[in-house]
Amino acid sequence: MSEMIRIAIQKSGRLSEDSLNLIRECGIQFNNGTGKLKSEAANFPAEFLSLRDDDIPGYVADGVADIGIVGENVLIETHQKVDLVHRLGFSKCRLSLAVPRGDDYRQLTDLHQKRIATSYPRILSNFLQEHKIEADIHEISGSVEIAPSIGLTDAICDIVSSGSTLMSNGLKEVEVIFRSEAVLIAHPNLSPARQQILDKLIFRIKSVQAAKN
Ligand code: PRT
Ligand code: ZN
Repeated sequence: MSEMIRIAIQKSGRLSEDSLNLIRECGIQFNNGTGKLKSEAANFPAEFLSLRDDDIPGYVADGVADIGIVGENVLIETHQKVDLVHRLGFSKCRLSLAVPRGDDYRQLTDLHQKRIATSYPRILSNFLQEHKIEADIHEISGSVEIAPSIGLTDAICDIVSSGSTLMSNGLKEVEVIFRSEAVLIAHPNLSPARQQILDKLIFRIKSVQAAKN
């Protein structure tokens, strides 16, 4: 069998549709059979793995997948040894700190000794350390935005896009920790043959992006 590249994409979620669209715009045809973990491209030496986004950096680091598409937020939080090879420009969002709307928040030091709920403990603790803030991080995996209203924490650190989730939970965004977008990641030591396929793919992605600008 000739060499091919394995691409990990999100099975279903906010990255899926734009990831698949980008691949199609690159002229790559494949059957995206619903619920199928694996599918092969018809006209490009690639195979797709549909996974949960949180698992993608680990699979790419292990070499189970050669490359993957994931949010930069997840890439940084999982802290896996992979290369960020190209920025894709979709699924843009920010990781922000938010507090109850009625709080008279003035500056970051107001969070000193406070409790903060998040699904991004690594990014948050690095940020707090950098700014010399000591706070109590509560890691929760979902529905972070309800933590203040149920009395679990004083603040949250979560992904924000339109801001309407914060709004409907009586919260206000007070600091942006970082801005994220979908990125293409790769295993650090691809074989020359697979690297060549990746280069070809990046070339096509750049052409698609250039045509849009
Ligand atoms: O099932 P799986 O684990 O694969 O998916 P997931 O549920 O963990 O992730 P998913 O599909 O929700 O998001 C995938 C990626 O999309 C994230 O890692 C981000 O990089 C990016 N992204 C872009 C977002 C958002 N926008 C976003 N708005 N991820 C999450 N949200 C959530 C946020 O957590 C909050 O609950 O949407 C809410 C806020 O949205 P607004 O518009 O109300 O501000
Ligand atoms: Zn996830």
